[in-house]
Amino acid sequence: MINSNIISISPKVQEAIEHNKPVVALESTIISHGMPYPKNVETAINVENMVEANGAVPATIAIIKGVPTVGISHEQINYLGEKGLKVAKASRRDIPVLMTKREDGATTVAATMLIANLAGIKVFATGGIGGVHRGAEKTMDISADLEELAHTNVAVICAGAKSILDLGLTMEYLETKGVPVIGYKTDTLPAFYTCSSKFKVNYRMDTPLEIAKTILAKDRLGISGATLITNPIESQYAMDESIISKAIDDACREAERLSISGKEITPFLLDKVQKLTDGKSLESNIQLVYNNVKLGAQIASELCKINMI
Ligand code: PSU
Ligand code: MN
Repeated sequence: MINSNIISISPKVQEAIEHNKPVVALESTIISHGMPYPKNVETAINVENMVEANGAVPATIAIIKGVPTVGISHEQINYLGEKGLKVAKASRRDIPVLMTKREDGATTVAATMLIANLAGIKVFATGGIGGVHRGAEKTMDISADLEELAHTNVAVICAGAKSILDLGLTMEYLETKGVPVIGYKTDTLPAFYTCSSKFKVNYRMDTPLEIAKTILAKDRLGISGATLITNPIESQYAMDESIISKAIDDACREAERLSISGKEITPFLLDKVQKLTDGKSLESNIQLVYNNVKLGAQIASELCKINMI
């Protein structure tokens, strides 16, 4: 199925996929563009260890010298983290170009889903997805992540969406595209730094098994597109609503003042929010990623168990 000259899969991940062992895909934009060095590297390695501790094989995905690589090494994680913004942020459109130019790319949710799917990985955990940006009615800034969620059959676990996005429009977009949004132990869409928002998820589920069954039902019907699982940050790590909203509002205003647009805007806003909150938002961000990969490993494990029946 996979042309090994085109994508590279580490032996450990390959072995797990072939033997129906749980695998959790992980993205690399969060490493190069989502967090500062060296916290980014430390977090990415901890994330891999947590996936393992929860019984699954981690597969961090990136483009290394033009090769889409599934299961990069710790050295490669360090390299992508240290190079930071100098590494290209790679979404769906960028993959063929980076391959041709033999360049590195830190894969977004969209690109990570696409490559995970090529490798046969069903579950992917991250922090936050891209979505419909505030003011998108003027800017048309809608993340390619949403189209990938519409088309590519990989379950994505995230902590909801942060309010640098328009949460309501993001939910509407997902509804149009037929992407089910599941709340893990919650009825409302988590807002990344905070546990809840005023928006309802489509369905609440309280166990990884129920989520795995839903993913499998979708698979069996051949329905394309993702299942989106939103997992609220643990309350002890959540941020004060008023502090984070102010930081996000200020960051959005600053981006507008500087006319930042395109793929730069999400990393710009993340960095600004981290600075405006004296690093508190970074700590929350790290903790919610840990929480998500744990759930990802549990869902992947349940999926493998049902697959054996
Ligand atoms: N949200 C975060 N952290 C991130 C991102 C989003 O809290 O690191 C990254 C993800 O890789 C996501 C990408 O896929 O930003 C979306 O970028 P854009 O809005 O340009 O599509
Ligand atoms: Mn965009």
